[in-house]
Amino acid sequence: MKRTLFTTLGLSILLATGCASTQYAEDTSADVGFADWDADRNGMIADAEFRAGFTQNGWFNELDRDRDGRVTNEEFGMASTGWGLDGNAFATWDTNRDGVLDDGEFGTGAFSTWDRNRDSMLDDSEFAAGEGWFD
Ligand SMILES: [Ca+2]
Ligand SMILES: [Ca+2]
Ligand SMILES: [Ca+2]
Repeated sequence: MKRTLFTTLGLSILLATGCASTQYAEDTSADVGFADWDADRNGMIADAEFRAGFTQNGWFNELDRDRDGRVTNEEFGMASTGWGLDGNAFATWDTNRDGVLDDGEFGTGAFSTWDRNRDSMLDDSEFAAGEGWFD
């Protein structure tokens, strides 16, 4: 009886550990799927879905090298080389004009840049193009 209990416990722990490591692998995967972000599965990523995915992927933290919750012009410059942005992107995205980008400002700026056809939605090709920023 006791032995069965321990075996069951051991199996549960194994299963739990297995699940946890699978989850971990998904979270750190470089390949972010369009479908993972498209929460309502309508084939488009809306602004709110974009924000959620963006935060979940830790992309803001990737930019915010000193982890103070703000992305400075310098931090932005280091990250955004190769993104094909014009020189005014930082100033345009800094909507409250305090000289730094917070998570919300960055999300808004990135979303509007990725949304090439300006329909306030990201389709899968817009998403794929934008996602290349974080490869
Ligand atoms: Ca910072
Ligand atoms: Ca700002
Ligand atoms: Ca679009």
